[in-house]
Amino acid sequence: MKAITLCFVALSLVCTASEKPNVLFIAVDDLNDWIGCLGGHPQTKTPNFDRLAASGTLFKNAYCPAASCNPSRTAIFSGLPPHRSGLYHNTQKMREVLPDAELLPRYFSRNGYWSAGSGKMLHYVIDPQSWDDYFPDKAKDNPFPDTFYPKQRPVNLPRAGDWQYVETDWAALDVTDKEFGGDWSVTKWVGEQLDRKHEKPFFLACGLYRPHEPWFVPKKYFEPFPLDSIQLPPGYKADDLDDVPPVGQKLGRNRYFDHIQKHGQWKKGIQAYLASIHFADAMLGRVLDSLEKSPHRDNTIVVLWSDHGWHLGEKEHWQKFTGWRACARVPLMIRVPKGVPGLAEGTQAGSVCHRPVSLVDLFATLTDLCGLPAKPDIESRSLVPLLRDSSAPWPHAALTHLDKPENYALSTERWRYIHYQGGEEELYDIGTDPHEWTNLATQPEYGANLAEMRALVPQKVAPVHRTQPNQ
Ligand SMILES: [Ca+2]
Ligand SMILES: [Ca+2]
Repeated sequence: MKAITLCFVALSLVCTASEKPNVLFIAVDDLNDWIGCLGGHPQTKTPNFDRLAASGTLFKNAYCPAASCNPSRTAIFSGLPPHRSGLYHNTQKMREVLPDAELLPRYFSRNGYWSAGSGKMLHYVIDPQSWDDYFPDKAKDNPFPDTFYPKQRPVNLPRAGDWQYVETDWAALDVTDKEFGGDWSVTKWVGEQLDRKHEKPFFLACGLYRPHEPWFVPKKYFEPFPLDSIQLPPGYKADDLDDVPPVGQKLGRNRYFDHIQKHGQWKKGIQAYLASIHFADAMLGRVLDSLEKSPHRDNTIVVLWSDHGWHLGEKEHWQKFTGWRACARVPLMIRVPKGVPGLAEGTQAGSVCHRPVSLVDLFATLTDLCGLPAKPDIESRSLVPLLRDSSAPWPHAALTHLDKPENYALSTERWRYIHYQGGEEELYDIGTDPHEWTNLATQPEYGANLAEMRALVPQKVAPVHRTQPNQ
């Protein structure tokens, strides 16, 4: 009897090892470090981000490949960072720059998976050829379900001119989550996919659009943040730009922050961003609850990332597009169940990793975890050694590109280096200065640190890809 039992156990183990794990791939748009587990703002309320982080590995020095949506997401999905693809801008069309690239979901499909998604994963397109299914409508190439918007707009922040993005506005809406739609509908559909049986392993993507602007969410998400209680961003320092070189000052001092202050909207903006994060957190909770109840609970890898961060006044900046940590640093958390091909022991709950990693590494990490062949023509490094041991040696730096090949930020565990066209530089010691208040690049005693950072910059950097001459 004992021999039979042992044989049965051995067979089960073989079965488990040969099964491919599922992947739940969650993207959050424009979320900086204002989640409880990253400590970016003392008032934020994110129990669901925090419970996911606590159940696997939280990366505390994860950086985006680029400081805006399109180049960041293109890099994540293609495994090609901007300095390889030539895609640096939101205005460049991914398929004009990379007509033949096989993106992450299609790569999984070709290797035996069912790939499907909902909400914003790529930059306002689905790219139907990359997915087996998409909600709401793959054929229309529109990743967004119906979402409630106020009839009269703007609600709070007046328009100042054509330079102002039309969605920069905020308000508490008198609607339920269901009436709001948007991310509620996305998470409903994703939950339904988690709830049912599948013939193949799945790569399932959930794209949460909040806290991307406009910061309109149901009013209950504003309630924990009364306006008279709102605290300014901990990273804000009034004279912070004084030691930043001229190109950096120009990049920092954009018109939004000045406009918002003039109209007395700074604290209202902070309140609305906190409310939008709180809403995104609740939507994430719906997906995590669905997975908990799902037959796939114990065989699904969960990855959560945001495409870049966001300034709310730090360095006199509002928005993204900068190399500072407020924008370049992002949430990244990965939970791996036991028994997957690339990490049999799974991740350990409560792991925290301080190594500098880039989101462009997700492609290689996922193929490695799932036992798929490594894609050869990409520039993506598997994070599995860090998922196995969060303090494993990691001699790499993370590169974040801005709008031009010559403008970038480079992050190691302790140092951050920013380079602008024309040769201007910044250097920060985030071990002692996490908000990057003191630029050390001009202080001679840091010359050796500067030289070390310069030596880590890639030798070959692609120019901006142009689809037509002189465009
Ligand atoms: Ca974004
Ligand atoms: Ca400063």
